[in-house]
Amino acid sequence: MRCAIAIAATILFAVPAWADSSGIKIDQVWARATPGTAKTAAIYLTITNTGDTPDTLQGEGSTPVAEHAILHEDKITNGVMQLRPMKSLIIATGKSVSLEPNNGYHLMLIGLKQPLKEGQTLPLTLTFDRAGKQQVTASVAKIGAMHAGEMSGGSTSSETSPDMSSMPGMSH
Ligand SMILES: [Cu+2]
Repeated sequence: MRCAIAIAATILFAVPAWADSSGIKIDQVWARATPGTAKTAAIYLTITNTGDTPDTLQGEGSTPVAEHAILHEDKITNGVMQLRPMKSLIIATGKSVSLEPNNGYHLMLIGLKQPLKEGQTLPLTLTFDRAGKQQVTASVAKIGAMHAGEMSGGSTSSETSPDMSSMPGMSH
């Protein structure tokens, strides 16, 4: 009689999404403050892959402050700004990829539920093919800021600027 039930072969293991062995590191996570009626915002960040396998960031993230958080590349072509959603972004082994104002990459928040206020923080979840879900915290810089931690009032004191690279999972 055949007894061909291959139960053992079908067992799936749940891997903790936050497993540190992924080699994926996300820092410099920040957003720009938005004027009162804006329904969109941008989040910038840097992703580093210190592991020995390439990983892929999926094009759709999530945050409680907006309906959607979508990977975008904004490009000026012949003087016209084109907003291009990206399905995914490959992070090669040993490489850093920065989503920052001067290269057009960002996570676009669409359907913003409330204005982003300078100084506040907000959670963001990104999904990688290998590293799974990664939760990070974005700090909100001033309206129109070009760098993390840029605040209005022109303060140049380094003593009061938050060290954002060393505060994983900060909550309030
Ligand atoms: Cu965009």
